[in-house]
Amino acid sequence: MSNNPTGKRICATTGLPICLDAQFFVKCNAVLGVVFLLIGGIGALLLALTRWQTVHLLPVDWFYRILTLHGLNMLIFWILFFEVAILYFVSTSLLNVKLFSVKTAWVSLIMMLTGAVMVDVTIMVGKADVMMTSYLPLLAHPAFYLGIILMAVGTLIAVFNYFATLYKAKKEKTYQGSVPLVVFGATAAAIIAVVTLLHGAIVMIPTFLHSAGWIAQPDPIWYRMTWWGLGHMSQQVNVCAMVSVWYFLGAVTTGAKPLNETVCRGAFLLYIFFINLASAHHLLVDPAVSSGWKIWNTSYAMYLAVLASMIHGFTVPASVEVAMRAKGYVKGLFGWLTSAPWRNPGFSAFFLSLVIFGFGGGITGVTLGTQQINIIAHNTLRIPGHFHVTVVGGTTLAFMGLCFYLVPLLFQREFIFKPLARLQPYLFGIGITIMAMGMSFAGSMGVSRRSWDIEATGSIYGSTAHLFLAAVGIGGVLAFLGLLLFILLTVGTLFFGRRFAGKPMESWGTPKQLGREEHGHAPVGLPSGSGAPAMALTEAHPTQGTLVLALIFLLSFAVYYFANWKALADVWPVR
Ligand code: HEM
Ligand SMILES: [Cu+2]
Repeated sequence: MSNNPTGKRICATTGLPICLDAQFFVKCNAVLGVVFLLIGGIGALLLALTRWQTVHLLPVDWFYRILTLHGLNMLIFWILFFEVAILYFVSTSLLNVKLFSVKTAWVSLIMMLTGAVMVDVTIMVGKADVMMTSYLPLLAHPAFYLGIILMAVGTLIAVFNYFATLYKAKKEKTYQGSVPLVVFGATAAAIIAVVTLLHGAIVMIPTFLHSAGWIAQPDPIWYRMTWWGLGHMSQQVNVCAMVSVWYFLGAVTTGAKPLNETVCRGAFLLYIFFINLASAHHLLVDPAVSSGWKIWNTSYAMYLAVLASMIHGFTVPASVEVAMRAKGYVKGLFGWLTSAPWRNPGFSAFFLSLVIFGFGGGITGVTLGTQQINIIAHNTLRIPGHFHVTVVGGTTLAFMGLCFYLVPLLFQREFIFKPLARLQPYLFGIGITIMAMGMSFAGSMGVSRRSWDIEATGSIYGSTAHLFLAAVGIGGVLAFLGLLLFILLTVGTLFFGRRFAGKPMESWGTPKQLGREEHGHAPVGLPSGSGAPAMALTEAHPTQGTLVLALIFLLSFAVYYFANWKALADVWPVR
């Protein structure tokens, strides 16, 4: 089949055209991503069992070594490899075009892999105990920086291949009108990725030259500021990619369609324009930066990027609600939600990701990024408490959800142990939420992040803080088990899944159309315009359930925000 003269095959399940060259690289990049996820995951378990103060597993040098390993393998290697897979997949399949260049894809893959291996080896031999941020004057072996540069440039080359593929599709007129929303979101991610990776190169090249002894030390303040151009903006790449995956999974699991394409596209544009400003929230207590700079960069325009997330946070569940109501699930405010396909891991991973990211990540993020409040949260465990609900409960979980479709469809094998697969998103999502809450509450009591032993000089945190640190340990173990289950299931599927080439894959389960007997003409998954009289009432307010969820969200935000100002006033009495 692979010597098909057109170089494409038609997916028997989705009807999408699959470019065989692209399919090969999607598989390679996704599998490598999962390998690095496993390395990062083993590190995660060791870290969680060390921060659980009663267990306190690792010795001091290994704690910082594994912390460095974990941060880079998770946030950089797993995420970037997987994002490249997504870019190759959406550009070729959704636009029905062949990958622009196989050679370029090889160059990118080899550079990224070499870079990642160099970094991991350098860390494991103890030559790069500098943590993920590698702030100067901390210094690692040159191979560490060179590895990161290779990774960044390799990814840039893949992004170039993506843009060239888009251009090819446009030139060959393989699609009509504007690109689909998922491609639009992926393109927003790719544009931000270019700016992000350039920051990475700008900061890492002089640091590499310095570590090799060829130039003087670059200014540490310059380093911190430029590094966060990489560190923060890459999070926006993740958010764009995650939101695109939400739209994709919403469509395949419930038939959801974007409510208003223009608004959704506008929200992606807001990310592109305003996200760089938010890098400033990492330097809010940095004495080297002026107050004016901090105030300007963490106010006004920064919230336009937050607005973008709020728009997606509303339109994504609302589109599911509209689709479910159109299928006849109209009972009460939340009938559409309770009847959603919760046993379909593509849906549960997507919806849990949405809720964990929105409620957990969004609320804590805006609060921690407030200049005044940051002073009581900076460098405490509240910070990893925040980003484990964004990049782990949000992005990573959404990517896992995508794999429940991507892996069977590309490898043409049925998933193994389906009942376990249905459980996986819950195990991972609940585990990470428990861990992040443990981190946040321990952090609120003053427990610092990146701290091997918080009580080296004797007991200073009461038993409550220890309870929260136990939640970090227990939640961490649960999340690790969820992660391990994900890897065993996907890798097991590659080897042992039942082949179904040429036939459609077995459905994970999608909601059926109700009331077909009464009005059999209602289109499946489409928000019907005229259609059934029984639906007339709800069609006037097809998203009232989501509206209530949004109000609960805003209320939770207000309570959390107020509690934080109160906490600030307590340590810093107002006279
Ligand atoms: C099983 C899942 C995971 C567990 C149990 C876990 C646990 C932890 C723990 C305990 C820490 C140390 C916190 C500290 O002492 O300051 C940490 C740090 C970190 N984690 Fe995770 N994590 C998991 C998954 C992830 C994923 C998927 C990502 C990224 C996509 C990630 C990104 C990070 C980063 C960036 C750091 C900070 C590294 C540094 O301070 O240099 N984690 N994690
Ligand atoms: Cu940030």
